Amino acid sequence: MTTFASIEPLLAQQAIELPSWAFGNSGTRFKVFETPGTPRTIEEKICDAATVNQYTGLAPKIALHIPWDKVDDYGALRAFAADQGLALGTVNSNTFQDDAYKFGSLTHTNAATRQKAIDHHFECIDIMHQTGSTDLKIWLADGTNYPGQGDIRGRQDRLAESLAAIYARLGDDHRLVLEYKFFEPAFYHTDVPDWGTSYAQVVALGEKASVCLDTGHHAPGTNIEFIVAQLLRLGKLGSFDFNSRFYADDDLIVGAADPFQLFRILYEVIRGGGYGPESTVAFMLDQCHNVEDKIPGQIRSVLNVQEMTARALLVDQDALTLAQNAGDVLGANGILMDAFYTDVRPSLAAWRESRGLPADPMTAYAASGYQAKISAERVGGSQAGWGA
Ligand code: AOS
Ligand code: ZN
Ligand code: ZN
Repeated sequence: MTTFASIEPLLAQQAIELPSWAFGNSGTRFKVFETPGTPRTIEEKICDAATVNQYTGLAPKIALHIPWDKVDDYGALRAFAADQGLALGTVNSNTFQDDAYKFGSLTHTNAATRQKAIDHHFECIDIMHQTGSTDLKIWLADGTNYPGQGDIRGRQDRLAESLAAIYARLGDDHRLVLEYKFFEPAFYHTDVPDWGTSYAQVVALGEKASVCLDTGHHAPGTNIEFIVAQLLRLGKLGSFDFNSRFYADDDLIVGAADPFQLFRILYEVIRGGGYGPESTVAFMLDQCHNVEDKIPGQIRSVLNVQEMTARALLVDQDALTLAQNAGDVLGANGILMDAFYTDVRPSLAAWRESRGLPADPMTAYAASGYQAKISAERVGGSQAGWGA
């Protein structure tokens, strides 16, 4: 029997990195809606992320996106974030907005275009030295729309070469995480479509490279927790981009579409040693809040991750192993489901209060007046960067 009291020390170690772009306006190809109070600068995004952390105690880092969060002085930005109680986290590169990359970036047939994309990653690494960030996250829009349009094999070889050049530039304490996505914006083939391709590429690079798993980047029906288990087993699960999806890469609030899937993923994370002081797996959100307010959207997200983490920690592992080894199919399934169906919300509320946090962060934030204050103060907030 695993009790809530027994999992409290582990819960205290939870840290979820917030994406700077979650605080900017975003939308679909049809419309970007303006949200009052949207940050105009990266400093304002940091203040909003710090607010999420203040109400939840769960979000001590903010991930940056280059060039969307470009500034002149990253040392000053780091100090500014520290003053707000935050560290600067993962640096996300961007090779999907320039005309030069219409037919690819790190995979492009033209050496000069590939070098332009490699140089952008060198710039990101320089920034990491100044921000104190350890992770460089690469997601590529590279791919083709029509069979025959590109040489799939040649693109894979060029990708390997480009990644090797970037990898060689990493600092001693830096890591490279390579994200996969099965489609979009390319619709026929994508150059890093699945965990196997990402794995093959990062294994060739070396120890400092691993896979980033974005939960929204799989075909419907994919058993994501199996991928989690396998990557942890292989020592190559570097980070998560958490979000949820109903159809494609929806970037909705994590745990909103399928809380049971989130529970199953987190169970395998814990089972595989991906959670806790010894783990190097980074928990990040990759979300956009198109129609809801962004700060409560992020508060709800980190609370969802915390809630499912608590439930996954509550799985009675010893009893489960016994049932599995005894071939007790329904008994084993019942043990897992017991933990999933445990309502941890009252325990988490009490636990929060005992740590000086609001029992209900959503209500506390709504009552704080922060949203009205930023709506009045900030005029002309910016788009997250998509389509900008
Ligand atoms: C794109 O679909 C990916 O999920 C990226 O991780 C991310 O949303 C983008 O690179 C913003 O940094
Ligand atoms: Zn992502
Ligand atoms: Zn995505």
